[in-house]
Amino acid sequence: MRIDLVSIFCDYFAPLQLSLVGKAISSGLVDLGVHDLRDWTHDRHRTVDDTPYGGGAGMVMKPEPWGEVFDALVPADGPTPVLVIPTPAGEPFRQSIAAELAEADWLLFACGRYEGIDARVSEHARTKMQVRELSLGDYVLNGGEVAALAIVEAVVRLIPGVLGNPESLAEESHGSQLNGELEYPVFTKPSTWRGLEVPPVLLSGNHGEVDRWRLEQARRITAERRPDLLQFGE
Ligand code: 6GU
Repeated sequence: MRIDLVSIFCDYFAPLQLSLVGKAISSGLVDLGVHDLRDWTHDRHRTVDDTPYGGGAGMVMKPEPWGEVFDALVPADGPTPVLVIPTPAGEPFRQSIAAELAEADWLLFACGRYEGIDARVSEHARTKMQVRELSLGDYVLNGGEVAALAIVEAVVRLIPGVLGNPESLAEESHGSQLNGELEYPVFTKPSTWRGLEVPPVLLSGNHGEVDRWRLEQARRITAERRPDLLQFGE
């Protein structure tokens, strides 16, 4: 998969060289490009923002540098990426969207700052490529960079060959095995730690009992923390 990230704060993406995503890059499974939006400005101050039409607080990202960087990265006659625009006004990002994005050959992230990007950028891009405006959740970040990091990590770990043990995908929270419920609690050695015992059923060797206990725990934790995820009926 090719992943391009456009931002005015490219240093945000340094951590992508670490851990699993870093290995996916160094092994060639992911081809990562990071691009400074200001390279597509033409004035002395490399201006990327301006005041909003209609008034109001804050600044809006100008459309021209975005148009130019997309033209440079996406030639008219070739394949097109899925353009991901992180924005608090986007569709809520979730595991099923990560799975859809993991099927793409090419993702292009447009990371805005300030009060957002001139709305014509998204409108124009839709005439050339698939566009996904995505939000991480109901809170406000200062820009799209942290959201892009989160989305890239969620997507790249779903690419075949990136995870050491693909079975861990199925059982984790929001994976398919537990009906979309949160993950059960996990334990490792020692069996007693600071006076706290591992639940005895996990030491019993009875796999049927273990599976039942885990399902019950997953349901209890989901009911407590995320009742919206509980599926009623079977
Ligand atoms: Cl994708 N962007 C920004 N700026 N803030 C957010 C967000 C995205 N998701 C949640 N808050």
